[in-house]
Amino acid sequence: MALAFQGMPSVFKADRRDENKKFRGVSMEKILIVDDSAVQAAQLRSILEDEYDVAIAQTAEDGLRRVNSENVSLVLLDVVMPGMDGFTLLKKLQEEVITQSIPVILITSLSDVENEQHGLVLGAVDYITKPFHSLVVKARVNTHIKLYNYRRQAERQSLTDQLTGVANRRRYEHYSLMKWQEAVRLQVPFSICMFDIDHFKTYNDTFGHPAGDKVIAAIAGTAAAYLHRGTDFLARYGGEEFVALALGDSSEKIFAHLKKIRQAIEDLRIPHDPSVSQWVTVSIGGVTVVPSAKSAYGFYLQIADTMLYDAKKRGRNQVVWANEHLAPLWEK
Ligand code: GH3
Ligand code: MG
Ligand code: MG
Repeated sequence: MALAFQGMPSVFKADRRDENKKFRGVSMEKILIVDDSAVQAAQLRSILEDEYDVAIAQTAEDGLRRVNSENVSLVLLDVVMPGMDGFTLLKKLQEEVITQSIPVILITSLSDVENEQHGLVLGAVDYITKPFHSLVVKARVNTHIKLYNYRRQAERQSLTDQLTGVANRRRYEHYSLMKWQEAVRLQVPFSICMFDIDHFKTYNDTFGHPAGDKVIAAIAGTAAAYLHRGTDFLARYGGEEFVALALGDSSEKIFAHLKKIRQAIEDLRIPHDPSVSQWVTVSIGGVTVVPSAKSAYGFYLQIADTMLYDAKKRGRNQVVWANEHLAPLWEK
């Protein structure tokens, strides 16, 4: 097999390599080489292209643009370049939340200690001086990609609720304020929605806590399937309560959508203790507002909670909503 491959004309070899890449492309991490020397960039590419999707930027300006717009897992950065130099680009990457966690390895002929120290202080994870050995470059790149992935995974886990896989309270606290500010800036409707499972204490008492956990996960899954747009957000608020946020929809539209979600949860037909209800259901309360700079998020969260309380008082398994004028919309 290897012999046959070696005997192929080189044009086929290249095709074969591309095919391999396409095949593995889904899981290949992207490395961006930022280097004004085409020769050195090509040399680095040849060291790494078997294992990584390698892209090249010939200026720091282009590198900055690409790091911001492409899904880059590591940057190999030349220090001395005309125009913006590597140190300046590194500083810019470190200043932005989106790019500051991407590992940057400096590659340079500036081998004196001051430069190395300067690069590391600026936030580079490693420093490779020329002339470099290909195996060393590969080993260091592999290590930093591995560390980056561990860190990303840990970050993701710290923001996810383990039982349901949706965002946790911590993620919600950060996300809600960020999106609220966005709605203030763009002057678009912002909806806050609270879900609470009905008579869940009885469910646990009847079927046991592990069965209750499964119900919480099933309800989260159903709600998440309906809240899938980029402008939707769902988090476990705590216990058997969830909070959802949606940006851009009018109160009528989001109210109609939540009625569908409430129905879909009822349609799961999870048997409940018949003394309280046939199936497991949820009550939903919420509010839609176009927030001004003076509006406080906490005030509207409190209104959503009051609407949820109303839904419970009115008999549960229903949606109660406050529209843009704080007038209530009732289900049923
Ligand atoms: P209501 O219709 O008024 O909401 O009644 P409820 O029984 O659901 O309300 P209550 O707040 O009294 O009870 C909530 C229950 O949710 C009590 C608690 O045991 C259960 N619960 C909270 N977190 C979890 C969890 O993680 N797993 C399980 N299985 N149960 C939970
Ligand atoms: Mg509750
Ligand atoms: Mg409840």
